[in-house]
Amino acid sequence: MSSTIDEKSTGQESVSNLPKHFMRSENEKPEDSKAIEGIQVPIISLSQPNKDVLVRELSKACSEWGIFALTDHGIPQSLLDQLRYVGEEFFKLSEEEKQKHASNPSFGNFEGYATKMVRNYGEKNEWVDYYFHLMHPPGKVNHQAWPEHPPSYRNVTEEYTKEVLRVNFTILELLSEGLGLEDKSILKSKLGGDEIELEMKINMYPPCPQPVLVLGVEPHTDMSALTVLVPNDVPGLQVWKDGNWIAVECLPNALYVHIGDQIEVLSNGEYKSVLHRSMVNKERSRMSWAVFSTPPHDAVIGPLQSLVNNEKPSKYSSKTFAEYRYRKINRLPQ
Ligand SMILES: O=C(O)CCC(=O)C(=O)O
Ligand SMILES: [Fe+2]
Repeated sequence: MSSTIDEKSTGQESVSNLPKHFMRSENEKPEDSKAIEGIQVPIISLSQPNKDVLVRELSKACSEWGIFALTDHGIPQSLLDQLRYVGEEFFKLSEEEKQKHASNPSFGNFEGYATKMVRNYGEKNEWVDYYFHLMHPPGKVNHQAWPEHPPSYRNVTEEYTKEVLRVNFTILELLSEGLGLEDKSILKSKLGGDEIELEMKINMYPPCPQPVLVLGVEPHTDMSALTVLVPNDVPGLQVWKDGNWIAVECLPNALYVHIGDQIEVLSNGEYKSVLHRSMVNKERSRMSWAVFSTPPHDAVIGPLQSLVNNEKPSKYSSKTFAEYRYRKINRLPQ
């Protein structure tokens, strides 16, 4: 059960007393599970001229970290600026305007605007509003579900879709090579080839009076194959590595590529789906643009046969992505 939107705890204006339903328990709240600062996640440049070095560095990053900063990716800075601009403009609308695009998950409609800032009587709330919609493939995209404001939202997002699709395919090819597979297109084809789905999730974390007591997004791994994340300039992303939270220092125009669950499964655990969470800020809104690539819902995903043998038995069961997703959302064992 959720309260009405007039009880929304915050919006552009921040509240001075933190409502209890946001307050995290001991061990979970950021002040009790501090992240280590000053460690860089691996940086991978796509302009590395030596392909073997590139493949080696990338697969090492994905086996050890499950996340890397991608530079020289070929997406113009101006397009990344426009992407940030159109998202920010949407979130500047009044709550009432944003609610006109509200999603309705209980009716199976996951696309649109959603807020976790209203009281939910089940679990602790995350300090975040977001907008979720499909970007690709064109046959499945419903433009009615995209923000109408600003008017340039559609053009900019279509342009970004082309770029982020290209980057996904490049990385999938390099990751296939990194697994020692002859067929460089195997990961792409297992994920549906050109029917791979891309989903946009724009996260907006309003300023919070007591950021050390709340979480923007709880610790999780993404159920995607890959997630390509563009943050704004407010820090907040943290990743779990060797028993510690590490604060990710974001380079301005890098893409933060996460390995998601589907690549972990396909690679039979060679590449790690990274556990991550996000923090919020006292004075400033943090925003991030996450593009999840997923297989079509009826694709069956399991460890690649060529990676399974007597020494390396299969670590994961095979199932359709629809079933994986249902189990993940409902917190059932995989
Ligand atoms: O905002 C971030 O940096 C991370 C967001 C995230 O993990 C997600 O939306 O899945
Ligand atoms: Fe995530």
